[in-house]
Amino acid sequence: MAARGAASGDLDNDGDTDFVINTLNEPPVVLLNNGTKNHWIGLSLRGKKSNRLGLSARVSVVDDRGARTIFDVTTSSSYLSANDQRIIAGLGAASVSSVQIQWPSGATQRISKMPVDRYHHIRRTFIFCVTREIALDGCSLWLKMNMR
Ligand SMILES: [Ca+2]
Repeated sequence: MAARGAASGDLDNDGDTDFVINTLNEPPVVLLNNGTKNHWIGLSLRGKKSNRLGLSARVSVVDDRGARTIFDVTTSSSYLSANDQRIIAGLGAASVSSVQIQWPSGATQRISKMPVDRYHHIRRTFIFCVTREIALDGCSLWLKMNMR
């Protein structure tokens, strides 16, 4: 088998990364990840002023043990392929303490105590989510109301 290009993404939305490999003169190969029982959090960004997919945003996930993982939102992949732009952060047995997003526009948004084992759609729409401590609770409240 000769292959040219591969892409990753959560094809079945179960919180683990799956892969598709493009082959020459053959059907694509799909590798579904059976995953683990560990916790995870998925983030799908929606920009407004920056860009619709939040591409180039930097996401920092801090778990309840203080471990920080940083992700850059991108779809860059291999030849003629594009990855899922969603972020999946593996947490093990931990939960999420906070998520901080640095949008391509330079604005920063911080969200605390997000539920795990699900995807969250985060929109960069409200000016009160930008960096000011007094606005952070308002941002979290808005997300709780709009995630359902
Ligand atoms: Ca999956």
